[in-house]
Amino acid sequence: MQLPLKFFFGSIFFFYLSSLPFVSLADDSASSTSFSYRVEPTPIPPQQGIPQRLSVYEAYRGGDCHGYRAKEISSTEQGVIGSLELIGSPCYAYGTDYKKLFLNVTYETEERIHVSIRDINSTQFQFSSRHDVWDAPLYHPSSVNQFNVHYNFSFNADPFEFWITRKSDGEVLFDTRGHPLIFEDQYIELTTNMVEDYNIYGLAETIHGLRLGNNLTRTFWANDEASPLDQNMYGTHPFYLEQRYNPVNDSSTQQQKHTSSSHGVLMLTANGMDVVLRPKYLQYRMIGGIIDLYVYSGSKKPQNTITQFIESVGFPQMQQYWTLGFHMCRWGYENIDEIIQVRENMRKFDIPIETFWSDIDYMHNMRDFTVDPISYPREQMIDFFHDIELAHQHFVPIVDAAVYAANPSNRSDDSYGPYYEGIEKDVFLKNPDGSLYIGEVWPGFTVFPDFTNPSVQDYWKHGIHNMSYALGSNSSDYIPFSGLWLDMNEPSSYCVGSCGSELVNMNPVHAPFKLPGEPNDLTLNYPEGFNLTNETEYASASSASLSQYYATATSSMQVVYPTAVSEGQQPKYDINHPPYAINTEQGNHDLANHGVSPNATHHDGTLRYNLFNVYGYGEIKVTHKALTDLQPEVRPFILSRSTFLGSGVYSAHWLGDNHSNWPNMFFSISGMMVFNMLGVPMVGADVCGFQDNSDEELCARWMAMGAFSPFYRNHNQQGSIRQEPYLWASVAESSRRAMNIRYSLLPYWYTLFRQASYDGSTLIRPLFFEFPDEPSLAGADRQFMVGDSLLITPVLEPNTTTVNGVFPGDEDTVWYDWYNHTAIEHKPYENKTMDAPLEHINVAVRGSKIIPMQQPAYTTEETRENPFNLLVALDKQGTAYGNVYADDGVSLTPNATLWVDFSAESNKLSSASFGTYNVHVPLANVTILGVSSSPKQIQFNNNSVNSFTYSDRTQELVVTNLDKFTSAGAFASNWTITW
Ligand code: MIG
Repeated sequence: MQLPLKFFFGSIFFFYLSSLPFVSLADDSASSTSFSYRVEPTPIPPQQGIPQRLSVYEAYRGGDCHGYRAKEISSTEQGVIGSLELIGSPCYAYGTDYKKLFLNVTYETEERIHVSIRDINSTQFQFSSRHDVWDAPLYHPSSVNQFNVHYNFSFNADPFEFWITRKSDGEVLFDTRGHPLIFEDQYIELTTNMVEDYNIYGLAETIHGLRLGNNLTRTFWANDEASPLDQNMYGTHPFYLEQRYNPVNDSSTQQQKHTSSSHGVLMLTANGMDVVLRPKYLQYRMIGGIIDLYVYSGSKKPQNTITQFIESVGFPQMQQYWTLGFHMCRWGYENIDEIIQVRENMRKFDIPIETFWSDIDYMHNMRDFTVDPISYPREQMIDFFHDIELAHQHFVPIVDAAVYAANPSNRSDDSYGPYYEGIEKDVFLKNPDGSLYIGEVWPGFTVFPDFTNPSVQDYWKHGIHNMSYALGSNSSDYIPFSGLWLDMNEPSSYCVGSCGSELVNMNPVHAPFKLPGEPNDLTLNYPEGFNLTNETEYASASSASLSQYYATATSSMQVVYPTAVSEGQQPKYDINHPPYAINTEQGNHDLANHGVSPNATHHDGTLRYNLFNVYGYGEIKVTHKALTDLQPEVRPFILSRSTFLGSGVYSAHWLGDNHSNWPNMFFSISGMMVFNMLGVPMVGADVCGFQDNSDEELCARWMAMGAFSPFYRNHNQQGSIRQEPYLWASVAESSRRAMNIRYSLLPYWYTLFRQASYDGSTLIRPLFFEFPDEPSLAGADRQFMVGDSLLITPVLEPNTTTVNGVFPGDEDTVWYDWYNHTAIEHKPYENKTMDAPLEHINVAVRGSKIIPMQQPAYTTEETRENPFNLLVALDKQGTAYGNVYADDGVSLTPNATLWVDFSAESNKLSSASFGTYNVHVPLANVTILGVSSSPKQIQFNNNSVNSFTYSDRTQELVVTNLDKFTSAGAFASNWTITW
């Protein structure tokens, strides 16, 4: 069962007397400097920042604002331009009002309108002009005109107010009437009226149920924090989808029916912002920039609105096939032996594992682009890579955004190339006075690459390239890792503002708080219900109390406040403490707290204030290019914690530091749904939970649900008990069962990814996407769909063996149980109770769908070598449709692809192949659900087939041994099967 607990605080506190050669390997010139193997960091005290009074709860600082009046407006077929003039005297709500604004409304596509409002002299920062930082498709509109667009732009001139309607049904999509526009240097306010009880989704990243409700303040400020409910987190995506329902009178039935429509709204900015959701309105409160508002007129189907949005920020990249396998990670694998052991145990317990991840444990003193020579020794790593390559398994290491700032007074730091090369190329963020911006992260005081600096590309690529050397190959064109994990890229930093350049002489220093697993650090909680189910385990876990170490930091060091901006350079506004204090989550709401502060300066003088939320995105893009430079043929795999609009073009995302508890498992469903709506479909939570201790029941349930996430990774925190799936019998069993389903569905998953990459289709889909006319589904987030065919009803609470769920659709909709293949008895929208033993997850297949499958094996590669199967789930009319996409699973631009359409009707299933990629494995079995009577005979093309079984009870027909007809490849030619 549970392995012995070890509260080990890794590496950096162990002071080895032996001197070892420095193995940064981060520079081609090997250094002969020797120094103590692991260094003991100096503790420094924590900082809190200057307390800010949250503006969202207080009255405006100035007088009444009356908005603007429109002047010299002219309309063309492509849009509206004009100027706006401040009414009355400045109101100084939270800054200084601009007297004159420029309005530019552009009809960009049939469904997308762009409303831009800026100050007339363009003194405000314009994110939308920084194509060097963010160059999304929406900057390259097609040509449309007022007659063929699907929306109308209307306005009143005095005061200036505008509203946007959908032409087809007159729905008002955005409407500023009654709310004065405020446009100041450090405060911009734009408000839209909302319908009663509105349904909106998005405004990520935050932890909330799927539907946001109408009493919430969403703050946009990239932030490193573990699962803060309703507060700002790692990524910012200021987009929302709105779904509306209108009753229709249907005299034929007693039931109240509805029609629905959806649209979307994007406020494009990288500045800090509160979005205030209230019962009658939604209000943007931005602390800089200009207004770049995009309204997507949407359609009846929410998915179509999402497609319009994702098309404008960029369709997500196609993933490599192997990324769909199971990933195992832990912060706290002390050495490579532990990972090797995990590998052996997974095999022993017959639980698939595709990818081994290394957290900062593998690094030498937690410094980027180095490998610890003792715990992760080169020779052993080379063997490990060799073994996993032969077994078709993979390895992904972490890279942190912050780079260790070498201590100039310590000669052994001289060879830390990633720092000195960056200094030489001058690629790090600065203070406003031109000195280096110093932060503090794991390795000690650090610097931060400026990912907008043109020189950073070579620098970063060099680091990645040298790491690939370090990890075991001498060949420059071989990268032995299969992807990169980008962490701490909000970026996180533990000083308030720059720590101060002179302090690097103290390096390395310890983070100003106890790390997980350090004695007396945390009370490691167990999930709710733990006492009831795991008493013995609990007893042993709590007695293995935290040992040794950690003298509380008692340094006399001064707390360092943000670097002052020197005279002359000082912008006219207050950068780190703007007059409008957004509701950022970190202590005291100081914008410089726990991150790289707003006054940090990019290479061209742009303040981080204006590019704040796009740092992680910049790192993603630069990493993506580095990887494609190093391996031009291969789709890069990047997993990033911080994301911005359009990140899915380059990267996957995990939902960050959740806790091992049931609410966090539940919230991961809406997290995945929302990131799918944002064009980041490769997403998943840390399965079994990251912080605190997991337990058998939670982990068994989560391993099962995780098998239905696009990105499926178990990960936990150093100091917490281990949670590899073989550690508890029930977790092992639930994992095996769920992974068996996942791997058999790999062709389905891969097809969904292909669809996502060309039209933004969601993989993890809210029920209302498929059943948009049913208002009761507007907030449904305890169940989810995978694509349009599978409905998952996970257990989300402890101590139960049943689960409730609905089966959406009308009286004609059939749902089949995945396991027993029978039609599930249900009434539409009845809350049905189902059995859910610990190792079981409820999965239903939607009648009318055909699902491509393969016989599952231990790895995705081995699964690709197994025969195909089809699951045909007929609807009440006896019809079903589906498709499958295939290619080599790796190439950025595959030289051959294959699409196969399947359709079943009138007792006949046919395939139609398009494309030249050859799936060389045969089709073995076809299972048809909902066949009402025993077939007299079965034919494959013109051959009669004798190998089949039919069950009256389940109405299931299973046709086997088809491989003899399809030995040239399952879809090498079109075929028909009749029954
Ligand atoms: O704040 O690298 O979200 O997945 O294990 C801790 C250690 C830094 C945060 C990541 C987490 C990772 C951890 N990192």
